[in-house]
Amino acid sequence: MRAAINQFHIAAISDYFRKTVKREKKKAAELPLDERLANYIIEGTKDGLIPDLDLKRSEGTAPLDIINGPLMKGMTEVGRLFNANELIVAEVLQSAEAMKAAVGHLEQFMEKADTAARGKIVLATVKGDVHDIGKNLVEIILSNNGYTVVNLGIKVPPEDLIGAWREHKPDAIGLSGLLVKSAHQMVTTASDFKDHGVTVPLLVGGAALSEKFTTTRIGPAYGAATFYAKDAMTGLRIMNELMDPAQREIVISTHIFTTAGGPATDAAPVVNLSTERSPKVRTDIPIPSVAYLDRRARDVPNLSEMWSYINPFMLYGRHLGFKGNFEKLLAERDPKAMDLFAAVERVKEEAASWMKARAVWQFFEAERSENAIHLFAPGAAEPIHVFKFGRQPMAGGLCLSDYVLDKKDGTRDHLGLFVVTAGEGVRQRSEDAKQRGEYLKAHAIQALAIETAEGCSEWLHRRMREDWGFPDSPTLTMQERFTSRYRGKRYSFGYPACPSLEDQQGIWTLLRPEEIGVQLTEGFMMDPEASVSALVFHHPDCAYFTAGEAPSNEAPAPMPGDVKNDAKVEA
Ligand code: B12
Repeated sequence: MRAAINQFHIAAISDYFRKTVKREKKKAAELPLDERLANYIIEGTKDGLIPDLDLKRSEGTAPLDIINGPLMKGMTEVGRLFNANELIVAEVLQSAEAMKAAVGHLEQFMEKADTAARGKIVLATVKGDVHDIGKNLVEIILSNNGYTVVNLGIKVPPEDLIGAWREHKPDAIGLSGLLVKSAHQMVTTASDFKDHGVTVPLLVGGAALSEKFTTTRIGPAYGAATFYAKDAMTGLRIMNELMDPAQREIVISTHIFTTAGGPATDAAPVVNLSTERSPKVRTDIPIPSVAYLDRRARDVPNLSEMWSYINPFMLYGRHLGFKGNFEKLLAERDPKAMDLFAAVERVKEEAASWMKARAVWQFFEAERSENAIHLFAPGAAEPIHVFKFGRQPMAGGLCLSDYVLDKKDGTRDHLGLFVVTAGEGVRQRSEDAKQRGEYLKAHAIQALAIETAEGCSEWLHRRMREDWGFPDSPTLTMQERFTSRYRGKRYSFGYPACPSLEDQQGIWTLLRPEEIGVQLTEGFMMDPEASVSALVFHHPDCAYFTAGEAPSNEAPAPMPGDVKNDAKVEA
């Protein structure tokens, strides 16, 4: 298991690194000029770039030929190194920064009609979805590899995409979406495209999407070439193949999918009709009392405390691409880990003045009723809300309602609910940085906000355990906290134990998270993006599991196997 890292450890390392100067990137002065130019891009450094660009121009090379020649050669090498796991996301973004600076400098010497564009793509996050970070990475990678990107933003309905297709005449359309709901929205969007005569290649990507869903659902709905891109670099490879006359035809013809996998309703939904409490859950434990039952909504004052609850694996690994054990390598002063840590610290220093973590939470009196949980105003007989859940499809399978105890001697059990956000102002600040060509910063701002929201969930959940009367052991490490080694668990709608995103509406009715600036979109996603909602249970037997469909759910649940579904722990 990874070495534990706690807030004091992080603070100590931060203090040390704040004083550290950025590692000098390798400057290959001895290389021939063309290789040197490519090297600026590969190394992601601008030191000496402008004088060398001017030197190249003074040799009589046209600016466009410099871009399409040595600079693009550098970007191609960056792609190769990334695919070979030799460069990480953060470094690719620094390379894009160098490319942007080079092109920005050369533009003043170019004719208006000159265009370095290799092709054009219209990019958008689908209707109902606020996912920005993944789409923006795609924009940065494509635009700095010579493509014109028309980024339509988030929550984009099909009609706006069709309008943009008419106006911009792109070579391809790219759709992004975070959740399973967005994958289904892509099917609708693709079908609308077909009805309106759109036939340009369609690229789709997003965390919950899979190749299978793309080829069996989105592709057949579109009827024209459809490509699944697992990441931004794959998107670049696909665009390169599409714009290469030698490959275009074959690539297109092999990505037209006509055989539909069948509509969602064809597959028999996995329903466990049992309403029996699973024998895996004890009922003989006392009901812990809660300290208060009123609704709490507030700004969380101490951002640096929130940041100490960020899982380094998520921020540095998943979002910034660091390979290996970040904490261990940082402690060993690995140069890449040190560079990345210092870059994030710089973003944090700035963000400390504007980023806001906000939370709204409440404990409710709760009773189990078969596969449902009834929530009550204090002492009331009639529930103010009922959440219905699915049961794990197996004998003795689990259902979330199993973790709420029956009423005992007039004492009711409790359930906690919360919504947290760190998203205010993030989209704009990230966009501003992107416009300035500060790509690593633009991405790091969004990644930090997202993980601050997740860190804030971890922090608030810890606090709610305290308020519930069972604080964590003082010896519990952050690493143990990240793997839920405490009493009880939190579950979020959209995750496998409670997949129905529509139930977010119940949280909105009860908690009114609008007060902390979080709106629910028509796709039941939270705007701003960096937001998390959860149900908090105290039961010591809580486990993560994949529930079957709730029999009473009207909305179609995600299809098993069609989308990626990686529950943290299977019970
Ligand atoms: C980090 C994370 C979060 C973060 C940030 C989310 C985000 N915006 O990325 C936070 C903590 C905010 C979060 C919140 C939620 N999450 Co979440 N989250 C994740 C997690 C662990 C990783 C996502 C990620 O890597 N994001 C980073 C970006 C950069 O990656 P990306 O979007 O995939 O984009 C890349 C590629 O997909 C591709 N790409 C994307 N679009 C496009 C488009 C084109 C054209 C191309 C070429 C490529 C491309 O390129 C991008 C860059 O390489 C996934 C699980 C997983 N393993 O994927 C769950 C996951 C996406 N989350 C999930 C859920 C349920 C939620 C919540 C609804 C939970 C809740 N109730 O609070 C909320 C929703 C937030 C909202 N605003 O409504 C579920 C979704 C399942 C479902 N039912 O739909 C997942 C799949 C987890 C799971 N196993 O169930 N989440």
